[in-house]
Formats: sequence, structure tokens, C-alpha cells
Amino acid sequence: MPKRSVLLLLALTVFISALACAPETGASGDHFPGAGTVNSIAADERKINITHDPIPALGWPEMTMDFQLADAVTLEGIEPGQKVEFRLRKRADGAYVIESFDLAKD
Ligand SMILES: [Cu+2]
Repeated sequence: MPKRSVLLLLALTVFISALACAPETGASGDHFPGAGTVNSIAADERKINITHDPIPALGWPEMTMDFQLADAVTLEGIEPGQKVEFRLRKRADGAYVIESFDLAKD
């Protein structure tokens, strides 16, 4: 590989790393708190459907959607109809997975 291409590649790598480390607006790192009501659980697929409140840190309005559960998450005590608080993590592939649950306090 010519020397110039190597330098260019190096510059590009540094640039992309800098992008990846850029802070997300209004949130700490890649974790985002959310709250909502559980609609259904597909335990075999490790998926949960939640109608969540707006998540300003992500610019998301209130909506109903499926979330993938991180491997460490247990569904013990979580049932359809329950209000929950949860923590989202942005995966390297851009998908948001639920990392932990709490039953809502109210
Ligand atoms: Cu959503």
C-alpha cells in the first residue's frame, strides 16, 4: 500500500473513533432511562412490547414498540399491564435494548 493511502486510512480511523465517542445530547453515554406500560411479553424471543412515555434524550415521542432484552435481564415479576421504569442501552448495531427493569413507584 502506498504511504499516502496508509496515512489517509489512519486519519479516517481517528476521525471515525472521534465520531463514535461524541456525547449523545442530554444523556449520559449510551444509556437512557425510560418509563411505560408493558403490553405483552415474548419470553422465547426475549422481546417485550411497551407503550413508553416520551424519551427526550432520544427525541422519541410516546409510542408502542418492541424492545429486545439484554441477556442479563430477567422477566421475574414483570407482567402485562404493569407500569415499569427501564434503562435502554444503544448497541453497536444501533438497536436499543433494555438492560434493566424496575416496577414504577406510583
Ligand atoms: Cu419507541
